Amino acid sequence: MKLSGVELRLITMPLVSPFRTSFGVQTTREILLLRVVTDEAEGWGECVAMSDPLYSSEYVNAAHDVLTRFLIPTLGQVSTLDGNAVAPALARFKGHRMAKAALETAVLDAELRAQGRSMARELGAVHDRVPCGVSVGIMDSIGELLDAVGGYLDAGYLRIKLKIEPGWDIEPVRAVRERFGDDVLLQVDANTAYTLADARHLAGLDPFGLLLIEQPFDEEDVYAHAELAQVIQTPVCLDESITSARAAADAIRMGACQVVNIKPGRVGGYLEARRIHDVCVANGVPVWAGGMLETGIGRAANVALAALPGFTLPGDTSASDRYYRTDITDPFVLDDGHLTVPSGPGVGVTPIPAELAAVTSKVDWLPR
Ligand code: NPG
Repeated sequence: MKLSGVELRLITMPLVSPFRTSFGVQTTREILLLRVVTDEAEGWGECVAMSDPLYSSEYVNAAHDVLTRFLIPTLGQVSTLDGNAVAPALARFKGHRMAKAALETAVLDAELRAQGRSMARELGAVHDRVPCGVSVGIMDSIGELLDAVGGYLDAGYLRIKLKIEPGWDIEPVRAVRERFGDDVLLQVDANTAYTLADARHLAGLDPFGLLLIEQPFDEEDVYAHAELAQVIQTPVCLDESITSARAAADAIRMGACQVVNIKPGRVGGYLEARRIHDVCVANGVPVWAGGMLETGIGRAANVALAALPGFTLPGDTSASDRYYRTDITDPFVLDDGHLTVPSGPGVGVTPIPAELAAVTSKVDWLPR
């Protein structure tokens, strides 16, 4: 393919309810969407960077800047463009994995659409639907939390993830277990809110039979997770620390994770995400698909990834209505706790022009 240009579009989507994590409260999601135009087809990519650098060092305006000044102009110099060519072409630019991931995904989508092949098939999916979990934010009270969890279980979600932080950990887990029983698949996510000094406190989660505890410590504190794994029974899962297949291999060898959350944006794209999957499968480490409040565009690709054989735990791949009253694509709808893997060309979904226009705040066109 030959690149004609890239459209960068900023959209703002109100969330159906505030989402509180240990790093902040979100009521709206600001998202950078890319539309790559080539001589053969167009492709879409969703950048998962947040408005503020609180989950990682990346943020929306930084992604827009690095794409405009460095990444897209460099891609314009690639003579034969396809999904596999993107990461090597951009490798000399450090970091900015979420921005790179969005660009690679959009190019890959264009390539696959041109060839009439689906993302699921390209990545090696083996299922046509995937089991879904839901991530439940920190609430003002236990009563509010139990109402939220009850609603999600009624909707059919097959796994509950509770966001935790110091002061909101053992009690909410205990309350959910007491109300909904031991059969509910339950896990917790700390988003780096603890230190190794909290190890004994976190061992207080052991009696509740959790699937895993996700990223209790700082992303650079990988070895501390190995030490924690020696003192708690709950399996340790890494999210923020896993930025590449190499990081995953190192963390596994160190004993720092028994489970891995794979987020394509965090690792530079779906091709690296697949390599992480392969490393984990080779080491007998189960993986699951993370989520970052994506619209239907990002969700479609995440659901395709979640259909690979090593994704043996339900992911944060919830239905559109868990996040947004109106999605920018046809909504993903839960069916018996599952989402259907899109099978059309590329990511298999396309934004609905009127819905997209309604949430757009800014559009830039960068010709090659
Ligand atoms: O279902 O998309 C979802 C949200 C899942 O909890 C979730 N994501 O730390 O994993 C996380 C968290 C997150 C959301 C992180 C937005 C960063 C941004």
